[in-house]
Parts: sequence; C-alpha cells; structure tokens
Amino acid sequence: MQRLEVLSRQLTAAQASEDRAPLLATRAEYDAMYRRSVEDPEGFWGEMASGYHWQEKFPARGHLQYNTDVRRGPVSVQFFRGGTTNISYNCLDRWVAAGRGDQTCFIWEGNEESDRRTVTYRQLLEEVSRLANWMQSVGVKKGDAVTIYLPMVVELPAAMLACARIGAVHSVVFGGFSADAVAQRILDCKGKVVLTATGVMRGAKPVLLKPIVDEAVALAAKQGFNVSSVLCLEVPGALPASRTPWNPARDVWWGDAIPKMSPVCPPVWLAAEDRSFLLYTSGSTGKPKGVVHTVGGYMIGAGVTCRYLFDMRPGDIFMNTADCGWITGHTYLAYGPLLCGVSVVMLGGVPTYPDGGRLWRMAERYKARTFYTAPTLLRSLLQLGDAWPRQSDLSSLRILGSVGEPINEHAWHWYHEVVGDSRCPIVDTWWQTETGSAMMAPLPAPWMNAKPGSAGLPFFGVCPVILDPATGNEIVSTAAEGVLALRGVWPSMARTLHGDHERFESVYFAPYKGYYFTGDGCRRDADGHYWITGRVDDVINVSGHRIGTAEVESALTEHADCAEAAVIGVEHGIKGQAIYAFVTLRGHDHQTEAMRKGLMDHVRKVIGPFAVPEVIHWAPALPKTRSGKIMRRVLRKIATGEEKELGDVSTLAEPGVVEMLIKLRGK
Ligand code: 6R9
Repeated sequence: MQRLEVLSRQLTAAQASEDRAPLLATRAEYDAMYRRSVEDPEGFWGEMASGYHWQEKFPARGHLQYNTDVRRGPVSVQFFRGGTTNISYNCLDRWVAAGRGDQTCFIWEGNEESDRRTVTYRQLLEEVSRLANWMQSVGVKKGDAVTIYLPMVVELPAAMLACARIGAVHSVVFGGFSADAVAQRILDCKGKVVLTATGVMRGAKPVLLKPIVDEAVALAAKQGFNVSSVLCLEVPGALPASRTPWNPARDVWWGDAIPKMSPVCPPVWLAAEDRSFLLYTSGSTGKPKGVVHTVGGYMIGAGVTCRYLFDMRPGDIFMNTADCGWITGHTYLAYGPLLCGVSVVMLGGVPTYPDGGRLWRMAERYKARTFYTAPTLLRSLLQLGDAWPRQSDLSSLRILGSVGEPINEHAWHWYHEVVGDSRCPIVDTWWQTETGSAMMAPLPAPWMNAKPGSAGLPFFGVCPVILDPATGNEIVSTAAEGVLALRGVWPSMARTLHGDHERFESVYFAPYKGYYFTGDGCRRDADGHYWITGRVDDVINVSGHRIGTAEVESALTEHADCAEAAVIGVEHGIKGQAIYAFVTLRGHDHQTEAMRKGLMDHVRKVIGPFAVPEVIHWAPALPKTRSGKIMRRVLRKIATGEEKELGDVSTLAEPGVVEMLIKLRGK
C-alpha cells in the first residue's frame, strides 16, 4: 500500500517535471545570471525591462543613477531614466493586443462559496478604463493621491489599475483599519477622492466600511482637509444601500456612475521615476510611514520576480490569499501576475469559512498551479487537520509560496507533504513593503535543495550583507549571523517616505552607512542560504501584519485612564507573535475587566481590530533604567514567565518593580 503511494507520488513528480522544464535548470545558470545582475545592474535590468512595453525607450546606458551613502549627499535612486511607460497598459492592453482578451484575469469567490465571478482581461481593461474616466471627471490628475478602502472584490485591483492608468497615486488602506487610522492616512497624503464599499460579510460577521469612511472624512475635515468625492460600491450582504449613510453632495454610487463612463481611456504615459503608489506601513515610531514606489522600477521588480520565483507564464492559474491592503496583495495579486498574463484566484471571504476545506476546494476547482500564502494561515489550517486538504484533488499544484514571516519547520513540512504531496517546491519569499518585490527565496528548481525555514538565495540584483550589530562591520565569512542589510540598489526599491525624505534616510540608510538597513536579523549558513531570525527593531509581526509597538503604545496612552504603556511581542502558536501590553493606570484601583475592555476598545478604535493586545498586564510601574528607558528585555521575560533569566538588572532604577509585575501576571 505504502509502496503504491510512493510510486504514484513519483509518477506525479515525473509528470510535473515533464510538463515544463524549470526556468533556471542548473545552479550554474542561476550563478551566471546572478553574477551578471550584480556586476552590471544597469545592463541586466535594461535587458529584463525590454520585455515590457515602453512608450519611449530608456537609453541602454546612463539610465541608472543612484546614491545610497548618506555621507555623499541625499539618497536617491533612478532606474530607466528617460523611459516612459504605464503599468496598467502592461498588465491589460498588452494581453488584449496579443489576442488574450478573452482569457480569465481574475477568478473571485466571495464570502459564500456560491458567490463566484470571473473577469477576462478585456472586461477588466474596460472596467479599469471606466473607473479611470470617472476619476478624471471628478478632477483627479497625475500625481494626485486617491485613497482606496475596499474589501477583497475584483473592483479593488481594478481601482488600483485605474489610478495607475492616469498616473494617480493610490493609497490602499486595509479594510481592518479604523476611522482614525483612515483619517490619518487621508490627511498625510491629501487624498481628495476615496473609493469604498458599503460593507462586507466576513464569515458570519458584517464589517461596515462606508460609515467608517464617513467618520474618517469628518475627522479629516476637522483638521481642515476636505475630501471632495467618495465613490461607494454596493457589496451585497453587510449593509443595504438603503441604510447606508449618504451625503449627496459628496457621495456617488459606483453602480450608477461607472457603467455610464466610456470603456476606453488612453493610458497616461508616465516617466519611469514618477510615483506609482503609496503604502503606509509601521515603523518604530507612532507615525505610519508612507512608502513611495515608482512606475518603472516597481513594474520590473514585480514582473521579473513573478517570472523567476513563481515561473508564471501566460494562462497559468495563480492563487494568492493576500489582501490588497498589504504589499503582497499589490505585487503578487494585483500587478505582478497580470504583468505575466496569468489568471489570479482570489478570495473575498474568510479562508476558513465555511470550513477548513474552503481554500483547498478553490485550488481544486480552478486547478491552481501556484498557491501563495502566509505561515500564520498555514498554522491555523493545519490545526484543523489533514483531512481537509486530503479531501481535495490538489494535483494541479506545482509551486507553493510563503511570505510574511519566517515559516516554522512544522508548518513547512505540513505544507510540503500534506498540501504539496512532497512534489512542490516551497518558495519562501523574504521581502518588505519597502523592497517592493521579493529579495530572497529558494528558487523553484530541482537543484535548489530548499531547507525548511530558510529564505534561500538572493534574487537577481540583490546583495544581502550580514553586519555585526555592534561595530556595523560586514561579516564576510559565508557562515555569519547579525543584522541584515542590502548593498546597492534594485529597481523596485522604495524611493522615499511621503513628505519625509529625512526620515527615509535616517531609518534605512543612516544606521549602517552605505547600506539599506532592513530591520531584520539574519543568519547565513555554510551553504550560503539565508535564515531570517525576525525583527531587531520595535516592530512586531502579528499574523503577518507589521505593527509598531510605539503605535499601540500611543493608542493606549491616548485613553484617559492610561498613564503609561509598554508593548512587546510574545510568541503565539498561530499568529507568530501576539501583542502583550503592560499598562500603568492613573490611580491603581481601576484594575477591572471593564477597564481592560475599555483599553482594548480604544486600540480597536484608533488603529483597528488586528492591533488589539492579546493580554493587558497591569503595571503599577514599569521597569526603567535610571535614565528613564523602559527595559523591554525585562518585560519580555516577565511576560513569558522566564524571570529566572532576567539577566543584568543592575541599571534598574527601582528593583522592586519586577517582583510586583510578576505577582500581577495573569491578574
Ligand atoms: C512582504 C511583507 C516585512 C517584514 C520583514 C520580515 C517579515 C516577510 C518573510 C519575513 C521571514 C519571510 N518577513 N517575509 N520573515 N521570512 N519569508 O511581509 O512585507 O508587511 O512590509 O513586512 O516581514 O520581518 O522585515 P511587510
């Protein structure tokens, strides 16, 4: 029986390799291309970019100019200088012109398994053009910011592409963010137009969106900034149109306005270094960073990584569980796959609704070739048991991708053996909002020998270096451990932080002069494979969402009863990390469950549900050094019950605090 199983597995493996030769068949091929990419980035990327449509071609030489060394002057990076293009043209028109207009572009399922929709490349081009025409009709011009606050419906990537078509700079705000957070983002980029929806069902839970936008717009108005138009899509389920709050002077129904627009909208040709979008992400201070990406470089980074890391070819079926509110949804759901002409499978609902088999039935139904997800979701799926994936025929799968956090060995093996039947390489892509596209990954090639939990080898053009955190010196031996930095430049790297180039330089380029500092710790093994060990700054990773501890602390301390707060990340079986907050109240006698709930509700209101602390630990005082710095290292040990390993506490101003906090654990 067992032998039969092994035999059938080998057969499928043989079939898998038969149906398509791997892109980089040998290690030598990768090495040669990699060497070329780092020795002559200008020539290499120029050639890579030539597979795309450029309205005006950039010169073969002189198109790349950069400085990443703060000692030599301002940080600036320019790729494909002199070229003009449009990413929406490359994602859509190019395929329609090539006779692929009737090919499916998006396959969508909503909250209920019976909610299904497919959209072809031609249909999407028309929808995008109508939206682009509407935006132009309300005054949106090249360079203007547009806020997109939509659930995962096909209209979300369509809205992004519509902005790209006319050179508007989109800022997609994840649907889990609160009104305060939406307002903060609208104010930062001065987005006069907001695209949203009535609301959406997530499992059995309705999530309202339009009322949140109304509140955010009112908050922005209080600060003196007026949003002029809100386009609202009616998504059936959560909030009927008739009960949706409405301001006729400002609000427009999507279903009324968009079908009336012309389905033809010529793309605006943009300079390679024009802005394509903004995406807010967390850093180690309370204020989110508006990461700025550009038109040309981002496009090439997204397209080329899709080609080589996921082997995407026109007509392939690619399934991605990411939300467009995060960078993974931008690069590997909206843009990259369409640049490669594939059909993208997307889910608008909860991945475990109505049960643990939902995603696997979708993969079977649409014959997904590649499946891309995050370790946190894998951990919650594997908990539900092997029966769910085994109930579906997953023989169409060829490549499995992972992103967002280091994948633990247990989840890796489950993914590889149970989901992939030991046949599919796991492409564990390490990258960041700021890098724009994947920087390291095991390539999906037979020679790769990917190791469970390792982010593999650098992608073309990427030069990872491991620095000694104390001296800042590069550790040159192959086996090394320290902080991860990147040397040189790559096309899809962020160019600045919106409105704050100084912060861009100080966060990424000042800590280690001459390098881009990633904020991650990393180990390189004797084979040259990279292992990400997690953030070295005050950023935590909850279910693949980046959250700054300072953001949660500032939300807590805004609460009238909170005197002080210190937030740390603790290990969590499913989420990777969970938020653990120590809170000092004004007056210690209110340490009640109601107060706890009040604080949690406040964080929900200021940031959103995903940032609510898992634990609130009452702290009459916090352990501080004599210079007043909170000793987070001590807090981490107290939170996890490892107080025997507190380490050096000689700098503590009040040693009694530690005892007190230990007594209050679990209270
Ligand atoms: C793409 C994305 C970036 C941070 C990054 C790192 C962690 C992402 C990872 C990973 C280990 C991987 N991270 N992918 N850690 N292995 N494959 O997630 O962007 O939301 O900006 O987060 O996520 O810590 O620095 P972003």
